[in-house]
Amino acid sequence: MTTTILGACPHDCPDTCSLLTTVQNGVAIKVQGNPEHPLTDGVLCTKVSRYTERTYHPDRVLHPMKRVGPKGSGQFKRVSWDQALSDIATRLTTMADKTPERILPYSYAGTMGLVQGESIAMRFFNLLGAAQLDRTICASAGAEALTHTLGGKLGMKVQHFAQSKLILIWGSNAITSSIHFWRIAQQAKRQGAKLVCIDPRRSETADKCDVHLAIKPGTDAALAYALMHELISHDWLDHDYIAQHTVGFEALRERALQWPPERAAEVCGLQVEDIRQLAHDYAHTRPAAIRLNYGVQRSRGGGNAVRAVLCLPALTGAWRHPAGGVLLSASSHALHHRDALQRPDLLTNPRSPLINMSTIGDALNTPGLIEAMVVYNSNPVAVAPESAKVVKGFAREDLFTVVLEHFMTDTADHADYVLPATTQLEHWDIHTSYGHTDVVLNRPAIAPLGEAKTNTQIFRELALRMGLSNPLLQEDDESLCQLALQHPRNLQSASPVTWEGLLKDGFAHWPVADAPFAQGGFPTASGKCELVSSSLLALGEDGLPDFIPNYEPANAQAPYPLAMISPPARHFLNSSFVNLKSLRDMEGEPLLEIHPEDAAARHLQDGEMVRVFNQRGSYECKAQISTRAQPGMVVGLGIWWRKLGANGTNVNELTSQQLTDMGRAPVFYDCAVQVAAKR
Ligand SMILES: Nc1nc2c(c(=O)[nH]1)N[C@H]1C(S)=C(S)[C@@H](COP(=O)(O)OP(=O)(O)OC[C@H]3O[C@@H](n4cnc5c(=O)[nH]c(N)nc54)[C@H](O)[C@@H]3O)O[C@H]1N2
Ligand SMILES: Nc1nc2c(c(=O)[nH]1)N[C@H]1C(S)=C(S)[C@@H](COP(=O)(O)OP(=O)(O)OC[C@H]3O[C@@H](n4cnc5c(=O)[nH]c(N)nc54)[C@H](O)[C@@H]3O)O[C@H]1N2
Ligand code: SF4
Ligand SMILES: [Mo]
Repeated sequence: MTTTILGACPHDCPDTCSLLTTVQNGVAIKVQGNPEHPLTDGVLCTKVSRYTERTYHPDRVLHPMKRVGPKGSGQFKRVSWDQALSDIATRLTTMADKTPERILPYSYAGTMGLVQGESIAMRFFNLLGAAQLDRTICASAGAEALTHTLGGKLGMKVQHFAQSKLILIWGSNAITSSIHFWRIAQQAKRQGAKLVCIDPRRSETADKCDVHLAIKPGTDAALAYALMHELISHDWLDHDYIAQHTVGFEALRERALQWPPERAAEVCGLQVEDIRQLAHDYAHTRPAAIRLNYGVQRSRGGGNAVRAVLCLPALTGAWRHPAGGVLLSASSHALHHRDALQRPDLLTNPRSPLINMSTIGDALNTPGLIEAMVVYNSNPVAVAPESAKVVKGFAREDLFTVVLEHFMTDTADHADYVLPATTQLEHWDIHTSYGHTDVVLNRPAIAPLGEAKTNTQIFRELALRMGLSNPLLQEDDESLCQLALQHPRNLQSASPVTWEGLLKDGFAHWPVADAPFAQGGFPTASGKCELVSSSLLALGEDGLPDFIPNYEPANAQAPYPLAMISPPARHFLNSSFVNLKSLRDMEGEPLLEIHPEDAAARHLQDGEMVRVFNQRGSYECKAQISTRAQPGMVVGLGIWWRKLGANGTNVNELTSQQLTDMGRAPVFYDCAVQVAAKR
């Protein structure tokens, strides 16, 4: 018998596709894009088209596993669920009796599902009184910048970019990281739009745009200010919009006038004429849109850079048109009931510390802070910065570690127990998106493989074994999916998203205005776009955006002279899919792109093994001599599994635990290195 089941892509990707899975006699044989969902439009990226390969992969962890060798060795033996759960329950109960705050959940967006992410898990750890995780590893600098300026993670609706006449793709390799946005941008281009890519790397996206501005890493605020300088000094302003819907223009004006294009050109490594031209185009093209993305906020001044860019559409009134404005994240448009799912009110332990996931290396090496970790939906040993410290922490003999996983990742290798988790084809979930404003339902297409259980079921069973009798820990997944829709604003809207509608169609649109800020209405304290942010002033900080130079800028005189960035590889999703041979073959092997000038200075041959190093560590891979990198900058596309690396490391061996100006986020793209041949 053949059926098709509607699902949702679980991955950390702004596109949040609606999936159609074909199931034959209980086996999923094909995963395709849902042609009825306008934004998916029947198309998936190469990675998720291979989702059955991932689900039925021979390396899937299908039984509970207990470690029998040293931590990190990957030596495990199969045990029963009964044995695993009772041992874990005993260990965690003993700790929870005295110091529950030394138990740390570590999770991120392996699945973006609201149910298999933080529903039962969050309730469980809150009731236990565990440490809280500050989930900063990806987007928090930009998120705080958005909130301080616009009042939330809000912006243009992605579909309206199709009508834009100028699109700035700023800090994003859209062909890699949001292929559906790229399709929309292509549509705009066919209708005459000009596409400008602002990226230190000549990415695949840069190749296909009309203009590429190869900015130096971490200098975006300077460019944004130079654009404002031009808008202001030529009076290319929407005075009415500024007067009615912004606060702080006079102060911003004064600072912007300190940034003539000549000054920014020097800082950003750009041509004065190119900056002038961009300012002219931005001022004279209607509608003008900015697809801002996370590449701009992974360096020291990332939050300020995002704030500076967010000022632009307020000065020109670009928000007046649905196809004008900015989109960085649309998360706050979603109306799911997060608190009902996660129940923050259940956390009553006053000693629970907030532990930043981005500095987990330091946290694990702080005596007495963390005694146990439960990791799900994340692979910190591969993805967190300064891995040497992360690995040292995970290798601690006195640390008790449980990892819920699909595969034996670098992190799972360090676990005391690995518990087999279901994949998206095997469980219920509900998804909102940070790149669009739809909600997508995921129905299970097949029964769990082997002895895999859902994350929620694992926490339900663990709770019972630990004597946590609160019925909130036993709520089932379908009920949780329905609960997610019970947000008062969803229920009160004229066309609320309903469970019945989702069951029938697989997706629904949240009620979001087409041009959300056309008449202002920003959900900030002032109700305006805060060029000078009252919330930042209240924190005692500079209320205006500023250019904050990188911690580790390229500097030919320094011992580590090259600036390294490590953006995502097209055929992986963070560290997911690296173990799928077909996709790994497309990426080849770990490479470091280096400009011909920098390669020549080091007598490097294309394809030879190099050592990339700094004060934090050393990473070995092959050099790829390429003008995708600019002089003074190298690129290591991520995020390979450490154990597949030539010397058992990946790029994060080199990245630092320094944090961004806002959001306590990592500075993955603010990292100085040296490169030498390994002969
Ligand atoms: N195929 C694939 N898709 C993904 C992911 C993946 O790993 N693989 N990851 C997903 C996740 S978790 C996220 S957060 C999103 C990220 O989505 P995006 O933020 O769109 O990420 P990228 O596409 O890598 O784009 C970042 C770009 O920023 C550039 N960049 C680096 N430093 C700077 C800088 O200082 N200034 C400017 N202007 N640009 C800079 C990089 O060269 C890179 O081309 O993508 C998601 N989609
Ligand atoms: N150098 C460098 N480092 C980076 C970045 C970079 O650009 N450069 N990007 C950063 C960013 S933006 C992010 S978001 C982080 C991402 O870091 P993570 O969120 O850790 O993402 P992944 O590496 O994809 O690991 C997710 C893991 O969750 C597992 N998983 C998936 N679904 C489920 C499930 O349903 N249940 C369970 N139990 N497990 C599941 C997958 O098998 C996978 O191993 O990495 C960051 N690290
Ligand atoms: S990873 Fe992104 S583009 Fe690929 S299927 Fe998932 S949501 Fe769609
Ligand atoms: Mo991310």
